[in-house]
Amino acid sequence: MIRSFIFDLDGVIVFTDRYHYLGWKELADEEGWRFDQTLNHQLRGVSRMQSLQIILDHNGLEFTSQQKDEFAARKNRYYQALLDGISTDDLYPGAVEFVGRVRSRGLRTALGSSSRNADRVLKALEIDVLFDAVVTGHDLTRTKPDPQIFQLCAQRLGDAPPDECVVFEDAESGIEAALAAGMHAVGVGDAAQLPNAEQVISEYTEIDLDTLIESGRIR
Ligand code: B16
Ligand code: MG
Repeated sequence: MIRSFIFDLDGVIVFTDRYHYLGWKELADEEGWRFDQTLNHQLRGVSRMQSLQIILDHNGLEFTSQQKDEFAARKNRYYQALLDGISTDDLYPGAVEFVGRVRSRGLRTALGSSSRNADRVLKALEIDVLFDAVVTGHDLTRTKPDPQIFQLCAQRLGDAPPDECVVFEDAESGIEAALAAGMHAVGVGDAAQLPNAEQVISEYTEIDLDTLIESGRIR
């Protein structure tokens, strides 16, 4: 039986993934680095500093840690400026309704995001109240695909056993983290971009909640 539902934030509850892309794109354009949507896909679920490293490696560039801190801080300023304009139009269609259905069944919900801006997004959209536990980038010492993030979610949900947890993720690194934690996983988005996900939805209405609770399968 699934009793705990764990949701990633960017790309699962809200389309802030497009703002992360635009933030990195602005930095890359200023610096003359190659950066496109394909490379951006590898940054999903990955921490800010590790995302920067992926971009630098792709461009064959090396910098001091001080320079890297400056690049990451600049990207974050661009991202936060975009967050100033965030609204409910940015919510993944059907996501809030689905979390509400889960809660109305008396099941527990957690939010597990690698982002250090997650609390700000949750508050801006007034969706922090939807989650019994919240784990963000501030709580983590290891980034996805390490299972730490989801293990911490389960712990904060009262030591939920992993096989009673299902994780919703838009990132390959996040699916890997969920499976490494011994949890069920549901990919959200484009199945072609999530080769390691056994089951993928593009709409929350594709889920048969009773079947998911019983078996960890979406239908
Ligand atoms: P920040 P998630 C992740 O959030 C994003 O997918 C990833 O693109 C981003 O680099 C990471 O958060 C760190 O975000 O720079 O705001 O701390 O998908 O785990 O909700
Ligand atoms: Mg994500």
